[in-house]
Amino acid sequence: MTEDLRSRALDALTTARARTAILTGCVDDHELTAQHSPLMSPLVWDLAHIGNQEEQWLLRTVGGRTALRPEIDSVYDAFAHPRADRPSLPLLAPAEARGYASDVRGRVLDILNATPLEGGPLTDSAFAFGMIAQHEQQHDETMLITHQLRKGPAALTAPEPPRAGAGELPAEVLVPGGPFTMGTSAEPWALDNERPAHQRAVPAFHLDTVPVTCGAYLSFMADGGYREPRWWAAEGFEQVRRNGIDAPLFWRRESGQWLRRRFGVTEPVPLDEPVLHVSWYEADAYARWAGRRLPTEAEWEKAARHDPVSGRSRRFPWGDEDPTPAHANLGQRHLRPAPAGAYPQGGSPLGIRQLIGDVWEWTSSDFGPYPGFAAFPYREYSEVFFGSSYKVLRGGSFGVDQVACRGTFRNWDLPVRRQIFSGFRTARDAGPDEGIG
Ligand code: AVJ
Ligand code: FE
Repeated sequence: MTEDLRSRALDALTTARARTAILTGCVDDHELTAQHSPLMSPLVWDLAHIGNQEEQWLLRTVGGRTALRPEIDSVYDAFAHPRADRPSLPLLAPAEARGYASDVRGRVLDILNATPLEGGPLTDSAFAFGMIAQHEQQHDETMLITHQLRKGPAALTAPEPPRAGAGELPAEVLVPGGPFTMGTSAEPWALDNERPAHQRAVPAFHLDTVPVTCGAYLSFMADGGYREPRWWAAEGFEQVRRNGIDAPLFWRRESGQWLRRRFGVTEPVPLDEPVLHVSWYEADAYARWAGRRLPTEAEWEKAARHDPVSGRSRRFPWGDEDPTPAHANLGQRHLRPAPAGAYPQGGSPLGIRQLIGDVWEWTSSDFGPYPGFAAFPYREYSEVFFGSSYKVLRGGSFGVDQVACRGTFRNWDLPVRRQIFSGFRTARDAGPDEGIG
């Protein structure tokens, strides 16, 4: 088991670095150091930050080695500098940043081979190595967002996602009521906020079988949804009004047709694809317009993990096996969500599809600790974000690798954010005589 985790760690680190190389290798040095949006860091900041986190956790803390470049720690401390200010920092130049990250990696691979994988929470099950692979992949998704915000011709290309399975499905299914196990104490690389496993009561509810599509969202727009305050949380309506928002980010209307810009290409909005680049406020307003609501985080996780036959919570909607390309649209293999209903093999026992991959799904829940939460290994990963400011997103997008995506994985962001790969599905309460479990 531990040797298997050692090779999984090597694999995960190598996969992440290959992705980082693509995202930072397909544009020139000028574009690597440019600020493509005040919402994002220059790509070269992410690159050296990835190396610096790896140096701090794997080289210094796990490996006990002396610091390689302690003088740059503060430049790459995400809490010390807001993203908008990062272009004016004394950043490593692209070649230097690449050299630094690969120098750290070379030393880390020696440490991985020499570290016993038991003896402390950081090294048990190669946790710190898995954490750093997830960290790099999370920044790879962040860099993909920067690519999406970047103006100019396409720098990235990818094949189209599969369409098989897309089409007619029941609109919603009933998820029976009853307790289920939320979170995990068993998943070796689960992050602190996913722990520990605990029982959660979830009354019966109905959940959409697929994420809300662009076509459905267009009906909300055509019905004047953006102009009707009664569908909106007050701060959401204010954001829309102040910024003149009348469609998802990256959409524009031209001679009566809705177009969107996607990684440097402008194309008609695809009606059968899950809607992308909507804020929590937009998702919440759509749901209210539709006579529905966003699912809670617990409802989402129960739908994704609860096996009605065994009563057990599983790692993924389809079971405990790791995702394959037949299960879910993950890992930047495709640069868009698959049409609604795709990935039939990735469906849940109740027939709910695309819970994993495609689009991050907004939930109605604030980001908070589970009962028994303990910050690990640093408060700044999760704990400092707990409270009522951040909303939870679940399920992962086409932009995130499977190492950072599972049935228990929790993402969070501010409810105004829409540059992320965010979509949603809707829910409604079950009637008093439905789905007593
Ligand atoms: C979990 C995606 C919200 O990107 O801010 C990266 C992940 N934490 N570096 C983020 C993270 C530290 C985090 N999210
Ligand atoms: Fe980071």
